[in-house]
Amino acid sequence: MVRWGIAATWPFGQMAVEVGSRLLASGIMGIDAVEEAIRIVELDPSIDSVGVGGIPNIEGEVQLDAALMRGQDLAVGAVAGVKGFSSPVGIARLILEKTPHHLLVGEGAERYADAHGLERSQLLTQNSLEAWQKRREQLAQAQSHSDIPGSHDTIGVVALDQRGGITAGTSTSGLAMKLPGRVGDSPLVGSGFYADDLAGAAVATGCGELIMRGCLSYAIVDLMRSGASPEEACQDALGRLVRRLERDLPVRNATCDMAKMAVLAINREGNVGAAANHSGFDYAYCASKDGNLHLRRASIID
Ligand code: SD4
Repeated sequence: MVRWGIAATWPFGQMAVEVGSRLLASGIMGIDAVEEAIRIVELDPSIDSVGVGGIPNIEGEVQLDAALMRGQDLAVGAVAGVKGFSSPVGIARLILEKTPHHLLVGEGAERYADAHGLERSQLLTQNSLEAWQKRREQLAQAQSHSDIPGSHDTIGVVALDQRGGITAGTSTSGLAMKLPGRVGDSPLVGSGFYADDLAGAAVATGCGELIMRGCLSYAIVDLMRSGASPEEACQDALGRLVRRLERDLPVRNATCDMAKMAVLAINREGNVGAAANHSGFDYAYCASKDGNLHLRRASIID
């Protein structure tokens, strides 16, 4: 019987899972473990799509989106388009705990963070500035955004704690060269994340404009509620969206970053599953069953 489990998107999710699994093993609540797991990724400047060192928007500014959802009462805290704070998930947590709201955007979220004594910090690093300059040159020559390589990634974490609490969380700088104010799926409940103690949790990564068209995370949790395993739920929900979209868009076996999507889920037993519409989605996973960190490759949807 699995007592706790945690999974995170992408190989950089390994550092999140390392931190989160240690906290979960000690008996801490899932929402604390997920927040800390995400924060470690946000604060690492070498991870170029989350928090400090994140990918700037078209004007060269880093604007961040993040969220947390507590499956016990379906409470949400989220921020979108936030500048100048190294850990947007920390602001999301404050919103969840201390306000009657679920999502604050831009300046309002920043003022709220100021009021709670969170320190402002520089998000642009030498590397992210240079990457932006390079992309600006590429964009000048490109036909469209889809020609710009390496343009996004989200840290998404799902967890089951020892009390049966289920949590989902996300954090990202969103799409490279996005318009100022553009918001992706990651801070949108039901699209980028969803968690319900009675069913499970899911998170998404990839092109937010596509993910939100299918409210993917909610769809996955709802399938688990009806008895699907995390793997089946991920395959089924993403498969349905791909079949719906492929009439107009090249979303099957996607090669272009703007068409890629991947999902990750955990159920009430701590079992984990994933799916992607491309061949390169890896996720990290650890559970009390063996306490070891695993890096797995998601299967591509049929
Ligand atoms: C977004 N879903 O802002 C995020 C980006 C991402 O892998 O996850 N990319 O659309």
